[in-house]
Amino acid sequence: MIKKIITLAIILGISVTVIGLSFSGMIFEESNPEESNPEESNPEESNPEESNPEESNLQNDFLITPDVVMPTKVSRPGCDIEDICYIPSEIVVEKGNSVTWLNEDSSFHSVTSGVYGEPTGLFDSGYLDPYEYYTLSFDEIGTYDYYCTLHPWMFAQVIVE
Ligand SMILES: [Cu+2]
Repeated sequence: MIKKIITLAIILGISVTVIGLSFSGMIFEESNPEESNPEESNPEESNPEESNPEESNLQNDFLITPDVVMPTKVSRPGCDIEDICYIPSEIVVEKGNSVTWLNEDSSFHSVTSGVYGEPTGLFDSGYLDPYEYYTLSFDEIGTYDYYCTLHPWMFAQVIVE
């Protein structure tokens, strides 16, 4: 009888360990940064004109390497002198690829197509909170000027080849 109980306990122990291992495996896979690769194009945001900024932000809850950052203190003029309001201020991507911005500043900023006072209406992130991401896919070759609606000195370019 005792032997049976011990055998049962061992079997139970093994099953718990196996379940535990597969569970931790699942967690590891979920937090794998490769899975949330911004390079992977999402059909929902294939067109900059149609993409919804709210939706693209929701997809970026996990670790993502941004392509462009808005560094700290760009809410004051001066970053334009060294061209570091958006870093890099000029990014070249292949047609069909996406660009992910990250606001690393403590102020709101935006990624808005066009130049200050003359938005082109192609895309607009709206106000990005500190540490908020914004991702866009570019399907048309061209040079896309963009700027921050809050800070006229903040402007940069996406070049799609
Ligand atoms: Cu700004």
